[in-house]
Formats: sequence, structure tokens, C-alpha cells
Amino acid sequence: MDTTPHNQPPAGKNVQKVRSLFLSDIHLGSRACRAAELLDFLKGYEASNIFLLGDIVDFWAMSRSLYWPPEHNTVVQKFLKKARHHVHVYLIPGNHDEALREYVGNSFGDITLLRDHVHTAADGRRYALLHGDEYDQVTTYHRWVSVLGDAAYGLLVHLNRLLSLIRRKIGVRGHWSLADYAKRNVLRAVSFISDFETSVVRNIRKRGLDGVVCGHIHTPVIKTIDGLTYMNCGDWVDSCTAIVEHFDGRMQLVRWIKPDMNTQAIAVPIAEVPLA
Ligand SMILES: [Mn+2]
Repeated sequence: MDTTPHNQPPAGKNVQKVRSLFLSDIHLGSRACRAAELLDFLKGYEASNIFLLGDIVDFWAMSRSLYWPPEHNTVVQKFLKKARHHVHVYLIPGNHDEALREYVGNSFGDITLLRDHVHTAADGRRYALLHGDEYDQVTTYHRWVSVLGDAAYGLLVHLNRLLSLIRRKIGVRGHWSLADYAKRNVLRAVSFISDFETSVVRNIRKRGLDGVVCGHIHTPVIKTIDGLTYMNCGDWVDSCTAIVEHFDGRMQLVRWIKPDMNTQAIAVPIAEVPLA
């Protein structure tokens, strides 16, 4: 007798129920966007809340050249469908989708647009949710520099995909990112990242909050800065990472990984905020 309920996920795929999912910097509409990987990642989770923290659609890339493959549509449809089916989906626009900031307070389908938001986690801790470009001296004051940097970054990510293809071909395993390597090794980039983190945290302290979940600089991390929790979702062009809130309020940084062609993709926890 077949007792399998019909709404079960596909066999072999474990779906994890979580309270919230935080994603940023998906960059739909750009060639660098890893939409297929994101779709695969989303299949693994059933979340009560989904917070999209900016640069979800890359209008800057689209203004350079129009690129919109079917998977990018599927990603948008997935979020709209979840929002229709009682998942609370919120979008906080970033700088690449800043045109949407005009519509803050309105809904797009069943997705609510917000400018800045305080999320109370299951354990009572309060986190600011924001994209982060307003804390980035470079994009705020020299927008053309960051557009230039954006193109250079796209090239880096492109090169990286070629490199990782070669790595797979010759049998090297594990995650390695050229863009990440470059970011970590260029001294100016290091001080840029720490300046960004410090100024975000300074603002969170002023507001009397416990921490922040943000994006923008494509550097996934969970860490404590001056006693406050700084979390960055990373991105879906290079790191393929997200922040997850469990039902007890535990916050985790997870990375989508597909070890090789024949192995099923998994989301691996790489950092965590312990419960108080
Ligand atoms: Mn951004």
C-alpha cells in the first residue's frame, strides 16, 4: 500500500524547516548570477519568512546588456509563489535595484517592499536588516568608481568559473574562489571590508539593537564585533551562501555545495551564532 502523501518533496531531497531565510546579492539579470544553484538551494528549505536583502535584480547589469534566461524568471516566480502560499516574503532593495526604493511600503505580488527593517528573532534578539550600500564610502560618493569596479568584479567571477571547471576536471575538490582570494589579499580590499563592517556595527549600536543581517560587499560571514553580531549573507554570483534562522533563534551561515557531478547538492553550515 502506498502511504506516501502527495505533497512530499522529491525522494532523496531533505527539506529543512526553518523560521527565516536571508538572501542578498542574487544579481538576477547579470551573467554572473548562479540562478540554477539558487533554485537547487531553495528546494532544500521550507521557511516561514524570506528576507531578500537587496541587489536581487541587477538593473545596472541589465542596462549594459539585456540578459534574462528562463532560470532567472523561475527564481522570481518561486518567490512570488511562496509569497502567495503564506510565506512572508520581504524585499529590501539594494543599490543595483534602487529603482524599487520608490515603491517601499507597497507590495509587489505578495512580496512586501521595505526600506529598513528590525527583525525580532525567535530568541528575542533584535537584528537590523539592510542591504548596506549606505555604509559603503566608495559607492555612496564615487558611484562611477563602483560601476567600473563592478565590471572588473564580473570579469573576476567569470575567470573563477573557468578556473573551477579546470579544478574539477583535474580532480581538485572543495570550494575555492578567485574573487574571494583577491578580496582577501588586496590590502585595500581588506580595509574596505573592515571599514564597512565597523560603520554598520556603529549604527546598530546607536539604535540599541543586538546585531545586523546585511549584504552588499559579497563577503559572507557571521562574527562578533564589539559585542554585537554582524552577519553578511554573501551572494549568489560567487559564494552561494545564505543566513538561516532556526525556530529557536539560532542563526547560521550556510553554503550551497555540490561536491561533484554525481553527488547531490547540500547546504553546509559554515558559521553560527550560539544561543545566549
Ligand atoms: Mn549592493
